[in-house]
Amino acid sequence: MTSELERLCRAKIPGPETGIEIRHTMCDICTPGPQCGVDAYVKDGVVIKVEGTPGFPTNGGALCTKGAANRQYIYRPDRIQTPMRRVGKRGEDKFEPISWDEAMAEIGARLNGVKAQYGPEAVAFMTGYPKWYRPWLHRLAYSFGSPNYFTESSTCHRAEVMSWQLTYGSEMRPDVLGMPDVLVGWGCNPLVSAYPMGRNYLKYREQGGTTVIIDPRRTPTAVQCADFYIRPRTGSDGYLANTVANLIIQNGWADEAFIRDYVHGYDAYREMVSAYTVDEAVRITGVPAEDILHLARLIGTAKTALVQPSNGLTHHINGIPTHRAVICLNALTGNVGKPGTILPTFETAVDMAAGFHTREEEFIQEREPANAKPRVGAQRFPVWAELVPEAQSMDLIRQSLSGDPYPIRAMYAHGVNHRMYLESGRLLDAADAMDFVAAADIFWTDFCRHADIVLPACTSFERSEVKCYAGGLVNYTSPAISPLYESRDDVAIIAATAEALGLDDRLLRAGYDACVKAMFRDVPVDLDQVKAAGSPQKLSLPKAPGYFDTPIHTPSGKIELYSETIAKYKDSHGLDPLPAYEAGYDPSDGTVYPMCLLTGGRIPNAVHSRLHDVPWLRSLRPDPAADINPEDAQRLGIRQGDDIDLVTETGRIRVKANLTAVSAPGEINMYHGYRQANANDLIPLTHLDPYSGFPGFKQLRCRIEKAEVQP
Ligand SMILES: Nc1nc2c(c(=O)[nH]1)N[C@H]1C(S)=C(S)[C@@H](COP(=O)(O)OP(=O)(O)OC[C@H]3O[C@@H](n4cnc5c(=O)[nH]c(N)nc54)[C@H](O)[C@@H]3O)O[C@H]1N2
Ligand SMILES: Nc1nc2c(c(=O)[nH]1)N[C@H]1C(S)=C(S)[C@@H](COP(=O)(O)OP(=O)(O)OC[C@H]3O[C@@H](n4cnc5c(=O)[nH]c(N)nc54)[C@H](O)[C@@H]3O)O[C@H]1N2
Ligand SMILES: [Mo]
Repeated sequence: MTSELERLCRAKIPGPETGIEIRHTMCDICTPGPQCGVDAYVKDGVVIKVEGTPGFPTNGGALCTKGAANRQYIYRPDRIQTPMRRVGKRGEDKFEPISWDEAMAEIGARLNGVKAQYGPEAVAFMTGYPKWYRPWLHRLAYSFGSPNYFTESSTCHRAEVMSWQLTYGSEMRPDVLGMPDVLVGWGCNPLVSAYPMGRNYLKYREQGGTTVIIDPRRTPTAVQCADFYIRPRTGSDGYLANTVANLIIQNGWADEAFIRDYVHGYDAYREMVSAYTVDEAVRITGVPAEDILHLARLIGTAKTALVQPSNGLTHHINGIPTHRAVICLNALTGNVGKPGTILPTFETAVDMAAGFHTREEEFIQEREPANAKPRVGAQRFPVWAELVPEAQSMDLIRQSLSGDPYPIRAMYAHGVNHRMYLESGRLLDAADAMDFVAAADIFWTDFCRHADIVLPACTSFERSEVKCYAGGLVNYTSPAISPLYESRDDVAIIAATAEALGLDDRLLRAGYDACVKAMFRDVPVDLDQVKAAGSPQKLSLPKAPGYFDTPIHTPSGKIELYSETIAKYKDSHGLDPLPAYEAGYDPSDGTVYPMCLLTGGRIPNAVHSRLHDVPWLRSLRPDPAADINPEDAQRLGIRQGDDIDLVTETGRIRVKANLTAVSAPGEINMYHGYRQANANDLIPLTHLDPYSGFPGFKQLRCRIEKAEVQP
């Protein structure tokens, strides 16, 4: 071969001739569960290609649509390059570059100024979806003296955790590969929303298990995995689950011995579900009677049945009662704590199921301010406040605009996208009314445009991170490339902020490595060695205790079908300790708004707001599009790709029609996070679950109007 040809042939091969190196890093685009291993091909400090890391525990060398687009994500042209100071009006988008020192000095002086005038609780410390720096941000809020630490978990997975805690005392996980006879994925679409779990569903099926999928949308998981698919009307599952419970009890399929030993409130529950009839269930859910009976028989008579719920069930104003109604079926049939059923989730570290105890909680709690005012949302959502050591983000707009019960005058935000919030524009109004807002993000967002100081954060490729995986695995990545422009990693920014505020918190100011080592000090692992190894290392750990080996952490010490925690707020807040069905729709007129709108049913090419500007991913669904059933389209005279308006009592957005049998007749799904068509502009600020404070993202009355002029 000529040397030129040889050079070309080697062009993509790592080695000294090409100057290409493979560096192991991690994809941080989706939820922390998978956070797949990525091999970054780096040349001259630039990532030229990404591949899945072979043998990595979560992805085993594969990358999904989103992970494969990491190069376009990290090199998005709208990266924030330097710290910036606002020089125009809020939202006007006039900024000047400043140095890190200037930015930090200003943040320190302004936040301390608000603290001096209004008290520390008047500063809100917030994060959106990014999770990796949360213990640091939480500790920063506490060290500053503010109880008001807000996260996106006010809309995400936390309501599920709450429901598990209320009922079982701790979060439970499904043991799909423990091979139950029947697996009921209730609102589960893991092939799209959590691929590693999706792979377990596929394996379960290959090994002969029977899968039921219950989802108003005929999802890829329903199509590829279900032996039996049930399509209830959105938000009607509480009625369905309680009817199934009644049938199980009436037919003598309930596990009476298990109930006697481990269940609290069975008599009240049995009496409550005895009023749920199949006829009424057919009317409310739209599921045929024989399917309801078949479902009850499957769950009631299987040797082991696993009923797995999802977040999708909690994105409703009747979310907690519905989720609880569904998970009570596991206890009713004694399917708890044994292989193939629900098992306790291992202890977590930095938002991951680690399987061992770290001092993460102490790291945060040791700085909790004494005698602080109640966190935002605590009075309105007392069950949330009792279980979650965070403010409820969904009450922030109300409190900051009204000053009731006390004013919120500043925000210190990392990774905040205002379109996560209902009536999103009002979060910008709230920001505009404040004395000071600082925002750290990777990209220029509309929220940044309303801040006083904007800070450039970097991606997972540009920093280190310790990450735990189930089975006692610990990984510690090194940066694959240097932070782009003048960006810094969030923990470095938080440590610098602690210093600028003059906080008496040496550990926080010491930075990432010192803090993770403090959190991991009892864990039998040498983090420096893990980092040097560059791949996940397995710890030798004692076997984790089973569900019945430790006390059940509910007030009664038993599995609570009747929740004693909720019972405390029965009279004051009108909450029901039993998981009775509560009709979920908002009260708007069903003739003017005849359809049901779900928002945010996951699509493979998007994660909230962060990927809509990544060209490869956007090209898969170029326009914001609503999934509507072809029958509805025909009735309304709508063709594929037509411009339509989705209209609710709260707002109107223009989108494309996407005709698909995924959506049931009468129901629409619209993905969220688009700048041009923000689904959350359609949902009123008050459309919240009173138990969790979670938004009713997935159950709203709506109508479709075809645009007069078509493209
Ligand atoms: N209508 C509707 N709305 C929803 C949902 C729904 O189903 N329907 N789902 C809800 C759920 S479950 C969730 S989790 C939330 C998601 O909540 P969002 O917070 O809306 O999620 P993103 O838009 O992905 O990310 C927020 C911001 O973080 C920035 N970012 C990314 N990585 C980093 C980082 O490492 N550091 C910093 N500083 N910034 C970073 C991104 O650029 C983005 O601006 O949305 C909720 N909103
Ligand atoms: N591709 C992709 N993956 C993601 C995300 C993403 O944005 N994109 N987001 C990540 C995040 S932050 C989260 S929280 C998880 C969410 O993970 P999931 O909860 O799995 O995601 P969803 O698609 O919101 O909801 C799951 C299913 O619940 C169904 N559902 C909604 N309402 C009802 C109902 O009333 N009854 C029943 N039976 N089913 C219902 C929906 O149709 C949907 O198919 O996904 C994570 N994974
Ligand atoms: Mo989420």
